[in-house]
Amino acid sequence: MAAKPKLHYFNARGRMECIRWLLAAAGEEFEEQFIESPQDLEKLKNDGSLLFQQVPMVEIDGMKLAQTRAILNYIASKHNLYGKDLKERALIDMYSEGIADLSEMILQLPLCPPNERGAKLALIKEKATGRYLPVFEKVLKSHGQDYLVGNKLSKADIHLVELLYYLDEIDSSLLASFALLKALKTRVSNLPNVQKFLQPGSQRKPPLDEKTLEKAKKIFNIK
Ligand SMILES: N[C@@H](CCC(=O)N[C@@H](CS)C(=O)NCC(=O)O)C(=O)O
Repeated sequence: MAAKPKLHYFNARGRMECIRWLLAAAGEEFEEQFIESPQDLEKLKNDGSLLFQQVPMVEIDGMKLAQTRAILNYIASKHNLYGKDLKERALIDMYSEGIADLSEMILQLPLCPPNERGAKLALIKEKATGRYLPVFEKVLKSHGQDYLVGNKLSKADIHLVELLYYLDEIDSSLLASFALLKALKTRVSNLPNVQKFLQPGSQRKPPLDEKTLEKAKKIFNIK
């Protein structure tokens, strides 16, 4: 039996959480090797495991993959979550990049100085409801299908639903006027693999707390 993928990252969401989501939704079990200290990260860097001296790094199918999007694209291709042709793939890429742009703003929020956090949060909400969510609601409305692309689950649906959970944590009213997105969230959440991942005790990570943030800053030398 092939070894399970091994995920190398800090024990928090960060840039690895979308990879955890995608593997879980694809039904591919994985192991995690948590980086607990700056020394752990140094060791990975020194033994040549990190292409650009950065994590996420995923050991999978005999490779050591770096770069979040490359890792996601490999997993999606492997599990047939990346469209049936070039045009579907282009749509999936466009949607995934839009989702990544808003997700990046959410990811960076805890690193924001406290006096700027309110404004950053307001901007995230404004971009969510004014720019990104209307696009995806419109896509679903335009074809009336269950999933964003090709009437079939793709990585774009999984990334979007992960994002919808984060937006819900920020402000549960943000999704109020997006009926089709709420339905997509429910539909994807009810897929058996995703349902399992959403259960307590899964490898899904909670929101970042202050203590974990401080630990992450030390490991990744963030000032
Ligand atoms: N473009 C890269 C960025 C990776 C990245 O910034 N990783 C951070 C942790 S989230 C890191 O390893 N920082 C340590 C360093 O750059 O030395 C990706 O998406 O994988």
